[in-house]
Amino acid sequence: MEYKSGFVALVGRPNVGKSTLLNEVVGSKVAMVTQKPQTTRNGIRGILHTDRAELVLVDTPGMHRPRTRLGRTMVHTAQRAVSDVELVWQVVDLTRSPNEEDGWTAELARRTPAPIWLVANKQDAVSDWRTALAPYRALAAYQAVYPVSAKNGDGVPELVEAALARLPVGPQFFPDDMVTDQAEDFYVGEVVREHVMLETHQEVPYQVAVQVDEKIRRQPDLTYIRATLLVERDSQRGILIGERGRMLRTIGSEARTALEEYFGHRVFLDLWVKAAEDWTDRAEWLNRLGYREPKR
Ligand SMILES: Nc1nc2c(ncn2[C@@H]2O[C@H](COP(=O)(O)OP(=O)(O)OP(=O)(O)O)[C@@H](O)[C@H]2O)c(=O)[nH]1
Ligand SMILES: [Mg+2]
Repeated sequence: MEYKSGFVALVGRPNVGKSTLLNEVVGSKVAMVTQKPQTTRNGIRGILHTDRAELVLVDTPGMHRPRTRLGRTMVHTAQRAVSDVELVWQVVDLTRSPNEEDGWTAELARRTPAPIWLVANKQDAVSDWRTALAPYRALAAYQAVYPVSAKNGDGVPELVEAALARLPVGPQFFPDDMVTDQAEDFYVGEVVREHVMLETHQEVPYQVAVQVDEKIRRQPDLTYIRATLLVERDSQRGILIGERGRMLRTIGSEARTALEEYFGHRVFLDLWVKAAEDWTDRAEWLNRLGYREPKR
């Protein structure tokens, strides 16, 4: 049998569970997940290998009405992701009714030549998924509909089987043991950002970026990491550091635990906080942080 491969874009409004689903399919924590919308800011690939096929999932930021330049780069990333894939999964949240963001996602998916599947997530959290699903079916001409729970895995094997079955013949793009194409420094920054998002409230989680400045193996069983948390204003700097440094210590210790699990050895995590005035609206900062702006 010939080898098959292909790309699937996961699109949807914020917080529907795209990243959770990607992690579940790949079987490893590739993309960060929080209970807050707009967690994902970049197109992140997760790779699943079987004996005869390679399925590359492309996670995307949630579709929303952007209020900042950063938001525009996020929506642009989702728009770009669907342009060159074999299949689009529009992920929706069965615990909520469709809104305009689901509509924009459907519109985006409809503009691509790839078939669109409706992936109805959070099935575990509704008593009657058929009723919850009904209003979503009308958003686009879906070729298939899959109710799933990304959280407990229900329905996911069937979804993956179906996607594998329709992959075209193609080459293997990534090595067997590769589950994501993210650079390690980026991944480390994302782990830290996840814990910032989990611990902070209001506007702070949305106005923090993490830059990894240094990462070195100091001893066979110790990696030293220095990272800067960028915020928009001095007042946010105070919030992130917290009273007598408590907030930063909490974030640091949680992120360190996650990173030690990832590296399989001790991590010394050295966190700094810096204000970069209005970085979410400034092209030079977005560029420096690797957020790609749409071309005009
Ligand atoms: N009950 C339930 N919760 C889920 C399921 N999948 C995801 N969640 C939760 O939904 C929230 C959002 O999950 P994410 O995977 O971050 O959602 P996302 O679509 O990637 O969100 P953005 O990156 O912000 O666009 C988290 O709290 C998840 O734990 C599911 O199948 N069932
Ligand atoms: Mg996400």
